Amino acid sequence: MEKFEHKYGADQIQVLEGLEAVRKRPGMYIGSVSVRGLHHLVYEIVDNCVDEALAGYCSHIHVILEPGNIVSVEDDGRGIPVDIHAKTKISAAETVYTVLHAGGKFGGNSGYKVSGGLHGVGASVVNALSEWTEVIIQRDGGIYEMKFNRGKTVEKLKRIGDSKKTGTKVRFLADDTIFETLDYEYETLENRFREMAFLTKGLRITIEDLREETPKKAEFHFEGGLVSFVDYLNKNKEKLHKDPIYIEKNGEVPVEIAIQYTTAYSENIYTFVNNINTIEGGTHLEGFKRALTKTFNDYAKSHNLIKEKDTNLQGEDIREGITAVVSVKVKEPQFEGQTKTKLGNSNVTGIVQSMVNEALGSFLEENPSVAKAILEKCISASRAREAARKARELVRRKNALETTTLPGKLADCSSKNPKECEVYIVEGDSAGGSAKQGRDRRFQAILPLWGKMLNVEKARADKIYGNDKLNPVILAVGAGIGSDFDVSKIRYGKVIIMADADVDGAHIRTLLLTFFFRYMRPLIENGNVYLAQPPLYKLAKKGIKDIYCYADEDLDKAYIELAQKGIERDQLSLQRYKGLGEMNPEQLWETTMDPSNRILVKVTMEDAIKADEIFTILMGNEIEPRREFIEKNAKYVKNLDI
Ligand code: 28G
Repeated sequence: MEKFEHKYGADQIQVLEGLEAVRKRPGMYIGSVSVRGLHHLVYEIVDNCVDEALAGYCSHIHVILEPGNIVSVEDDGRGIPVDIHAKTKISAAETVYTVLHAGGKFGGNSGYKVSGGLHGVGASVVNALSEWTEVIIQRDGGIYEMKFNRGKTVEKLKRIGDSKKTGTKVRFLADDTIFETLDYEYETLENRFREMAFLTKGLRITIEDLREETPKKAEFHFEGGLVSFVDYLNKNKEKLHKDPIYIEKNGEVPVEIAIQYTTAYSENIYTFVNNINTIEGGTHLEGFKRALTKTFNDYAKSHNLIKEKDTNLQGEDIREGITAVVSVKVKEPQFEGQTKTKLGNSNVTGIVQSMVNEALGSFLEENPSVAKAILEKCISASRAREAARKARELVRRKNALETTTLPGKLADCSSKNPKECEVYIVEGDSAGGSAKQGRDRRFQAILPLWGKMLNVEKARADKIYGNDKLNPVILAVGAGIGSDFDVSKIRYGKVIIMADADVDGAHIRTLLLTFFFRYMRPLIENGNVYLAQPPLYKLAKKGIKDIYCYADEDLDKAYIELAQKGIERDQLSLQRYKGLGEMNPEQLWETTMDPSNRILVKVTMEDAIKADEIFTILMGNEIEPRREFIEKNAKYVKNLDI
C-alpha cells in the first residue's frame, strides 16, 4: 500500500478518493450490489461500445462470460485514444478508467450518453468495483495494454505489439467482497443484448457463455431495427396488417417508432430513451398516445368510419391490440419516478406528438386497407368498453355501496391497515376451509376460489367485470381494474396466490397471474403479488419433529442430514402432498402461512417483454407456439396444464 502512495500527485489522490467513494457506496452508482447491480457492470461497458457504434465506427460487439465469472467485452471501434496528456502524464484511456464520470463529462462521442438513471456512470465505476480489470486497445498501428486492481492502476498503458486493426477489449472480474453474487444470468444478458441490437439497427452483438461444460452462444443482428423488434414481439400473435408501420425522424430529438396491431386485447407499448427502457413511460409516451388518439379519430371522421356527431374513440380503444416500440434520443434526459425510468423532459411530448401526427396521418391516407382494419378493431373495442361500463354499473347497482361491499366468500382479517394485511387467494373450498381455520385472523384474509376460472387473454374487459370468479378478486383487492386501477387503494399489502403444486394448481396460478398482469399490472410492479409455497413432502418419525420439504433437493438433503444423526430412510415415513386439502389447518399454518416459517415467492416483472410473451403463448389462441414453448421449457412448465 504505502509504497504506492508517494507516487501520486494531488490529481491522482483525488482520483483514488473518487473511486474509493464508489467502493464505499456502490449502490449510489449501480443501484444495488445484488445480481442486478452485477449486470449493470456489463451494461456499463457494453454501453461504451454502443456509443462507439452510434458514432458510426463499431459494427460488432463480442461479450464472453469466461469460466470464473470473468467478463470479456470486445468492440471493433476506433479504440480508446492512447495519447498521453502532457500535464497529467496520464493517457486518455487511463483517464476513462480511473476518473469518475470521465465518459459523461467529456461529452462521450454520440452526445446521447445518459446522465441520469443507472447507466452512464462510466467505465471507472466498473473498474472501482472489480477485483481486477485489464484493457487492451488496438489503434495507431499498435496494441496497448493497461491493468488495474480494485480501481488502482497496477500497470500503466504500454505498447505491447503491433496491429493493423482497431478496437477495444476489456476483461474484468467483479469484486466478490462487494457483490452478493458473481453469477451472471446468461438469459438476462441475452435478453438485454437482443434488445440493444433491435435498438441499434445493423449492430451485431454476440454473447457466449463458456462457464459451463456446454457453452451457450447467441448472436443478434437486425437490419430492420425497430421493425424487427415489433416482428419479434408479435411473433406469436395474429396480426391485423402484414408489415409494421415505421416512423423515423432525425430532428433535435431523434424519434424512431414501429407499430403493428394484433387481434389481442392487450396494449403493448415499449418506450426507450437513449436505449434505456423507460418502464414508467413519460413525456415521449404521452406524446405518442396523444398523436395516436388524434390521428385515428381524425381519419375515422374524415372517412366516415364514425359519424361527426359520434363521441370520439377513446385512447384505450385505439390502443387495444397495439404493439409498438418508441425510441427517442434525448441530450440531457431527466429521469423521474419511483425507479427513475420515467422521462421528464417536457419538450419531448410535443416533438413526438407532432411528428407522429404527421407521419401516421400520411401513412393512413396511403394505406386505406390497413387504416380500415385497425379502425374496425378500435370501433369494436369502443363498443365493448361501452358494454363494460354498463356491466360495471349493473354490478355497482346490485352491490349498492360498491366500494365497501366485499365478496361473500371472503373471510376478512380484523386489521384494516393494508401495510400489514394479507389476502390468500386459495384454490378449492376444502383448502379454503383449512386456511380459514389455520390463519392468523388479525392480519390474514382468505378468499377461496373454485370452479373454472376465466382466461382473460381471450376475453375483453366487458366479460371481466361481473365475472363471478374474478369479481370477488377485484372487490377484495379493492383498487379497481384496468385504467381505473389505483395501487394506493389496495386493501392488502400482500396478495398471495395459494394453489396446489399440481397441474390444476399451476393452471389457476397462471390464470390469476395473467389477470394481474393484464388488468392490475401496478400490483405486480409494486411487488404486492406473491406465490405461497406449500411443502411437497413430509418426513415423520416418532420422537422427532416433522420435517417439511419444499423441493426435491430438500428431500435429498433431509435424508443426508438425518443419516448423519443415525436415522435411516426406512425408519421414516414419507408423505407426498398432492394438494393443500391434505393438510389440516395447523399444518397449513405451520408450513405455508406462518410468516416466521413460510416461503413466499415474490412475483416480479423484471422483463415485461418476456412476461407478455409467456402469457400470450400460454393463454392465447395459437397452438403451435404453445407446443414449442412447452417442449423448450419442459422443466418450468412440467406442472402447467395448458
Ligand atoms: C470493449 C469494451 C468497451 C470505446 C472508444 C472510442 C473513443 C473513445 C471509446 O473516446 C474519449 C472523448 C471525446 C475524444 C473517440 C476514439 C474519438 C476518436 C474514440 C469501449 C476522446 C473517449 N477515437 N471506444 N472512447 N474521447 N469502447 N468498449 O469502451 O474526445 S470507449
